[in-house]
Amino acid sequence: MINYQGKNVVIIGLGVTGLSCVNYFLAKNVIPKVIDTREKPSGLESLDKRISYHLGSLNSDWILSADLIVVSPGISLATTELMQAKRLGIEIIGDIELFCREVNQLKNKKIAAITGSNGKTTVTTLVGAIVEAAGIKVGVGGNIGKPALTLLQDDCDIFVLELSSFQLETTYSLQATAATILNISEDHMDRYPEGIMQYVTAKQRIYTNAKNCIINHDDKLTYLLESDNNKTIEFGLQSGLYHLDSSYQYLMCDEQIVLDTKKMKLLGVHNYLNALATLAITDVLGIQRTISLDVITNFYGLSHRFELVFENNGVRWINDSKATNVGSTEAALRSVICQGTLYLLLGGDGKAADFSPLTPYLLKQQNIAIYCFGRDREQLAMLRPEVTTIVSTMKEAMIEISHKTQSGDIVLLSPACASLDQFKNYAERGNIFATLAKELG
Ligand code: UMA
Ligand code: ADP
Repeated sequence: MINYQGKNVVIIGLGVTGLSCVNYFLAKNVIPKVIDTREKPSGLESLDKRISYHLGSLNSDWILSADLIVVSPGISLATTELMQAKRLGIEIIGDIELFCREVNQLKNKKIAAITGSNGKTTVTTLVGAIVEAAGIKVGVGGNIGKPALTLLQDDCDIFVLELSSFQLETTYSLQATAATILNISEDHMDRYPEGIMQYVTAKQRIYTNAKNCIINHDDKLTYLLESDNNKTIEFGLQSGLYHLDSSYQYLMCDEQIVLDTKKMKLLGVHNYLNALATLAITDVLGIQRTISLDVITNFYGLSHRFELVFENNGVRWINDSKATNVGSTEAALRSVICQGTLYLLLGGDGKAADFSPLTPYLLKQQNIAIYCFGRDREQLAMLRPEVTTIVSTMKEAMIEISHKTQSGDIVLLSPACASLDQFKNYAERGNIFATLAKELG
């Protein structure tokens, strides 16, 4: 066990991450201080009475007198106070770093670490389900929603971690058995003012000290900055150890067919790539192939990811609320096959993204009607203004669309934006879409 006795620990952020860090230190008899810039952070009610906290701003005095600062992923390292602390040589880490230090002390534990702009949760869930099906004690956590430190409570043999670029920025001791960057496309540009390479550099930290690095052959930004063929495994559309056949029907490994995608419940080439990455990871973890393939075949996919939530009178309503960036909406537009009119709902907080990569997909759809809502609606409407209606809310768009739909049409919520300007999170946005679809459709 790592010892933090006598250290003046300051935790920044009182969401689920901050709370997990508080509990971690309390279990070690270290009483940290907590700061959150929000007036009413979600974790306040569950906070132990012994903890001093400061709300509404960053408390410079506490920050600059700390021995160790543990930052939650929602706080940028570029804030003035943290930059100042860094200059003073104060150690700044995140919850994943605390977790890795503990795991590194234990024997025979393995970590599969998964990042990328899209597909993280799908691949993390699949890998977790496969390890469990193999009868191995597994802990699945990280950006997927369950703070990594809470996984230490159970005696797991394999940890499967979904890691965001924010979490990776404050992680130094990760030693993954399998680490992957699934793909890179613009996301969180509001947190990376220097541009995409700043975001890529954060993601690349996942490969540091990894035994096996699983890269996407078709996406150079996922390659190791300093290539090391001994630890690199590739997946890709047509190249790499794990790839698809030329008709995109079969998953192949080492030129052998391993699975017919027609048997899979997951749809879309992006999901076949997710399946290949999953297989690469579970092979490295030493799981029997038959178990991996069985779980992949029978996996129905997760809610809010290109999910058919209602069908009536030949009209399909698809909830892809988790498409919170341009790359994921591109994947939806590549996968959608529509005989009638495609009603596409775009909108929300674009996080300073460039939406223009969507234009070719929007031009390709013969019959398309776009509805833009939320904070960045005007900017989104410029993609194809001649077929776009601007509204304030998703609900307003859905009511208008419901008067127009005919058999063969699809209503697709794949907003290419975060939801936080008008909803609690992407799940709330997706649930409201599903409820309204059933009411209006
Ligand atoms: N915040 C403040 N002031 C603070 C601290 C936070 O305003 O002092 C704001 C943040 O800007 C953010 C919100 O509060 O809008 C939550 O931030 P947090 O760091 O407290 O978040 P947690 O509740 O601890 O949840 C975090 C991840 N959140 C973020 O990275 C923003 C969760 O990922 C993750 O599931 C959880 O830890 C467990 O590991 C969410 C997410 O949106 C799902 N991730 C981004 C994504 O997937 O695109 C990266
Ligand atoms: P993440 O955890 O990275 O956000 P999810 O698995 O939750 O990934 O999927 C988020 C969105 O990205 C959904 O809209 C989904 O359809 C889409 N998606 C999933 N896998 C991929 C991929 N490999 N490439 C592009 N988009 C993807």
